[in-house]
Amino acid sequence: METARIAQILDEMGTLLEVRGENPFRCRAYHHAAQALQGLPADLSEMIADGRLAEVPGIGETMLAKIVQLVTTGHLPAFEELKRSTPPGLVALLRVPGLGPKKIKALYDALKIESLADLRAAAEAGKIAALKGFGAKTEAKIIEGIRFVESAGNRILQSQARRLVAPILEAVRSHPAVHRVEVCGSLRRRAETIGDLDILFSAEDPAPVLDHFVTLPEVAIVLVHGPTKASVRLADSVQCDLRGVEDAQFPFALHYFTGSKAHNIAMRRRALARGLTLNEYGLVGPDGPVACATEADLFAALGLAEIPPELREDVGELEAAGRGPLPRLATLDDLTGTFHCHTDWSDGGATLAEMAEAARALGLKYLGIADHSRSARYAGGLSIERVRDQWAAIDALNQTFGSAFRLFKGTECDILPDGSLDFPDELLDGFDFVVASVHSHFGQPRDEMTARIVRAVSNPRVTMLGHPTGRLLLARDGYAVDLDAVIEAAARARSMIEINANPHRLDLDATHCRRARERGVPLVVNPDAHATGGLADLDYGIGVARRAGLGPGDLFNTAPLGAVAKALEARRRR
Ligand code: DGT
Ligand code: CA
Ligand code: CA
Ligand code: ZN
Repeated sequence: METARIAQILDEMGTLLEVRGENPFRCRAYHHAAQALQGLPADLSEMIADGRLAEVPGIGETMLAKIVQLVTTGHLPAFEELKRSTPPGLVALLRVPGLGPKKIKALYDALKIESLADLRAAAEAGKIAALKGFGAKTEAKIIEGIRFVESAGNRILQSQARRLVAPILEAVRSHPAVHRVEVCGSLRRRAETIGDLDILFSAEDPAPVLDHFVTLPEVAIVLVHGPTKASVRLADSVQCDLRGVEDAQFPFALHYFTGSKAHNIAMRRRALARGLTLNEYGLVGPDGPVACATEADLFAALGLAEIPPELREDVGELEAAGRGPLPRLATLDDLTGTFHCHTDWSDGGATLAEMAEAARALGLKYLGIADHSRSARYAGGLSIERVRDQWAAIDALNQTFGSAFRLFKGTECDILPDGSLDFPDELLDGFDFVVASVHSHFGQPRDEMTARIVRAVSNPRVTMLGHPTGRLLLARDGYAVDLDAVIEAAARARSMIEINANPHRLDLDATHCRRARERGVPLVVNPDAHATGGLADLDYGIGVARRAGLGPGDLFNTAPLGAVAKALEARRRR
């Protein structure tokens, strides 16, 4: 069993225990273990064999036994039993903003609420307001929350989509009849959220592959099962479409099923204007079918440079590709380092040394540490003394790295309600960089929030703005803020804006990244990592950058270490 799948099971186990009202420490132990597994320095089975897993922080004796059981048998009876005996709708309630496990347990105990439908009925009947510990305000919030969940529909985060698609892709790829396989749809375009999974393969006879697909253990319900196409629902109700075509059709089908729909329509229109017809099976001209071996050939046949999937949203990409090759988009390999990482000094799970080691293992040349500032008490914000202690610890570590790698001293400093910062200027002057973020008073009116953030990004001590809207995808809208005014202020003050790469956030979004670039504001891809495994989220941030059409030159953290250090130093001297 794959490590990622084991981590997912432990995480789910923690969540199930939570909604069942189990001891919070026990629940958290599962979440922590799941997090620890995602950042392992070596292969899981190897680490079990040589006893190193037992030494990983967050993995105690009982947890170790459970992981070993999963690795050796592929099963965890306690998990299966818990899953069987918990109403499936109960976990879905966690998606309602403001409804935590405690409240869900209370609603279940008092009113037998075990699904969104139950919740809506109870809220609309005023039964929740009457409940001890809830009240009319909470009830109104819950009704609003249900509306939010419903408008988000059954969409999922890219991170979940990737987890779900991986084993299926592997199963299709390893089928002996299969030639080519590719993920299509919104996941290939790296959209913010994913409606369903689309996979395309080529084979001389697709039917046996589809027969195999519908029997995979991940499949819960078969919706459609034909000779060239099947649609199924996976265990957590996410839909997955699989299509098979002949080799010669593959590039056309790949392009069509990658979408977006709007891009496809624009492409078909362009083909028609040139006397060609384009569909998912081919391109046909006056002299018959036009053969294409790759998507690049297909674009070329329409007089276009190749358009990367991330740009296929009909937002001017055809016009641009008609003028000549598109500028190269940024890739993960372009990143030389990153900022905004948390450690166990505040609410992170790894030490400074572990985070540095993980960054080096990824080939990064520097890492910016940004633990929370003093007002963020819920997140273990650092006092002024603790900040100074951390600086000493970072200095000591940097001594050991020599010139090959560097930790930068930073802070994720709260922007207070009036736009001032959470640390005094003398202390701020001692950091290499300052990420300024809003973590409180989300409900301020739009003009107040805008003035607050504009004041912060205009502060010469602020290096970059953290998660500019505070949104949590599929869970919480961002606060009301005029981002254009914020971008304008950042341009004037020459401060930067982060692309928070956490898949729950993706904040700044691609649309506003384009505006920031137009205004000359440098963007910084930051993982907001709370454990070593969180550094892998950088790739989601690169997805945002690519969707915005950004090249390496538009991102601050693609410069070499020396240039980055110099630029930070120059900002501090202003
Ligand atoms: P999603 O699943 O909502 O996140 O978004 P997509 O883009 O993955 O959409 P999906 O799964 O419905 O369809 C996959 C692709 O197939 C879509 O991006 C473009 C293509 N497609 C689907 N329906 C149509 C259609 O009616 N017309 C055209 N031109 N293309 C379509
Ligand atoms: Ca899709
Ligand atoms: Ca689909
Ligand atoms: Zn934050």
